[in-house]
Amino acid sequence: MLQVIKADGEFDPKVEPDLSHEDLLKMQRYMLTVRKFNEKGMSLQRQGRIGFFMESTGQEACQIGMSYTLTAIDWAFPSYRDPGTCLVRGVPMSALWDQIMGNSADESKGRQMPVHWSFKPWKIVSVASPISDKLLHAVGVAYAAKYRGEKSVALASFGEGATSQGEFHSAMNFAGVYKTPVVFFCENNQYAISLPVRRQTASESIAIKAEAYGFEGVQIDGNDILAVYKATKSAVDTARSGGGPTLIEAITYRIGAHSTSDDANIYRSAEEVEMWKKRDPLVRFTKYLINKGIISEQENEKMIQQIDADMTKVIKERELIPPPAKSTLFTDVYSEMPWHIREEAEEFMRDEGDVGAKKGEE
Ligand SMILES: Cc1ncc(C[n+]2csc(CCOP(=O)(O)OP(=O)(O)O)c2C)c(N)n1
Repeated sequence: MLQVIKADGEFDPKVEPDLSHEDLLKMQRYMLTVRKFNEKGMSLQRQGRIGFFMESTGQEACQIGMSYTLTAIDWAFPSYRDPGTCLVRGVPMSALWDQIMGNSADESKGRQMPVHWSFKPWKIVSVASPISDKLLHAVGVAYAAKYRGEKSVALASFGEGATSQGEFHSAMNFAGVYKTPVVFFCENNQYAISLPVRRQTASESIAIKAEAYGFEGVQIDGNDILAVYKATKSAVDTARSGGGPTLIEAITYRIGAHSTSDDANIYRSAEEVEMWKKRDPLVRFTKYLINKGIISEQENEKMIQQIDADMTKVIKERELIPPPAKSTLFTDVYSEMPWHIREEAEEFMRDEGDVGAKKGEE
């Protein structure tokens, strides 16, 4: 298993990737931002200010490390647990909250489930709710890039639960046969809702599954951002240069529950969670940066406070944005609205208006 930074922040200079101090600090800022984003998301949902949330605490190194390897021409197919991928691609923080709130500023006009990212300007293809469907979409986009002679790469991230779906196998097979420029990044966070990985597969690892499809599979420490970056960079370079796909299995842990509708205490022990908290990717990377003299504890603390203040301000601003107009329910499907939809829309708007008026009268 590839590892660059050990749990205590010590590292092996022989395997360190070539990243400037500026890049390392940026990565840290992204990691801290995602941690804060998760704290706020959970808190807002519990206060009833958003309807639903899925946190990705503990998986920050995966999100940031893998996306940091992409360029503007590449395509990202993130999981709902990858808000960090959106940020690294350049999506503003305000757009993430617009998506979660489903307000009228949201790119998807509130039509997607919260945390199901879809940001066309940043080449982030919509999260498909049926897990693993997007692996086929990623392979298709990668195939198209190859067919057109473009140099772009598609990076798809997913949980280990997705590897039990037929789509995973179809995608891997097609990618292997046609050597499509795609990177499959599996965030093995040990659980698919309540199902532990030992009941997900009888294979000795997820990575080994690549062998059957004729390409390389690598296992890495998913709580070590530099290992994630290094392995993904190598896979992206291979894909871009015509070498075909790679499957990366990043070993990590979902510190929180599956979603705000789940209680993880029912199916896993507090001891297990505590053990994984000791392997916190953020603590590890912070120790590394301090060991290298790139940041001090005080500077790190200041960065956290700044991120917190900025995010609080953004959330308050975005909460003032109204929901999309009801009439938008009928738009963006047909270029010319058929008569029966127009009739339905008119009737709906008339009834909605009546409901509003009755409510007002009461
Ligand atoms: C095809 C399909 N089956 C079931 C579900 C319900 N479901 C949503 S998330 C999830 C677990 C996914 O686990 P994993 O792929 O390991 O990702 P993780 O949530 O751990 O990041 C399930 C079963 C779904 N969305 N799609």
